[in-house]
Amino acid sequence: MELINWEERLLPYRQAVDELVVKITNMKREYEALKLVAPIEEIHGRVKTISSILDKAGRRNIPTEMIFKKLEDIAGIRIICRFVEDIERVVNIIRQRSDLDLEVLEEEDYITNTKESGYRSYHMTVKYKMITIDGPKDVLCEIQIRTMAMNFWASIEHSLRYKYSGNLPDELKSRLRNCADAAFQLDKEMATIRDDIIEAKMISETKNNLVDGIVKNLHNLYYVAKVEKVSSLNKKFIEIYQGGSLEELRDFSSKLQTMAKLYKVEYV
Ligand code: 0O2
Repeated sequence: MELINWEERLLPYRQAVDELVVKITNMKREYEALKLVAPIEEIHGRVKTISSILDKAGRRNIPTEMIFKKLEDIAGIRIICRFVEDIERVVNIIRQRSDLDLEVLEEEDYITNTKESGYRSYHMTVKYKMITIDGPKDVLCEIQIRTMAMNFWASIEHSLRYKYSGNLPDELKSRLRNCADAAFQLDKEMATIRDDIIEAKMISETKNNLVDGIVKNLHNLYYVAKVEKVSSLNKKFIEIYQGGSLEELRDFSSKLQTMAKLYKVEYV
């Protein structure tokens, strides 16, 4: 049997994971820059560890020489969403990339078809097309899409599985199943207050952006305007920030912008 050069064999998977994480992160940034509600909350990527590859190959009776052909999740991407309905949006975004930089080979909906363990997630197996120094190369990758609540459950259950080497006691299994259902109930409840949650997020982002702009304009004015004037503006800003409304903060920001424009140090 030929000795596997793991470092070399796993290299394309590392490249695929890095590239996909960057691409999906940029997608999220695009939504944010356009002030649209991104269906993506977090993106994680990993290449399976050698021991996890060997464990899975053993469980599935995959001969060593077939590992890289048969195991579809050596490269794995996890996309975490806020709401269950965002999952479908993400799935459609990935489907739309078909024939561009990837091909969707298989989809498994463990949300509709919840696993016996209670596991919920949407899985897509894709063939990701990359360019390496040896030319084009296709790499299999599993994309898991799930909500924050589903992810919380899965990560706890995963570590318990590990602790019990896959043989969870029946009582624990049944409690975990109840927890999975409770987490899904939480997802459903959150969906009913989705609009409020989105509005709250928008308000907090608007506030952050206003504060960033104000601080930068104050900083720029400090070099060109009278020190006492900038100090009093800074005092006013703190007052409004701590006790005023968002409207007052917006007002203050636009007045400061006008002033910075006059001094030709406007931060946009
Ligand atoms: P890891 O360490 O996360 O990579 P199976 O034959 O049922 O074991 P299969 O056919 O490879 O699994 O595909 P499936 O069912 O789509 O599962 C692939 C991955 O989904 C798993 O990879 C887990 O990441 C996740 N997953 C599936 N079922 C469960 C579950 O019951 N609990 C948790 N926490 N995760 C699950 P690995 O290689 O098993 O694990």
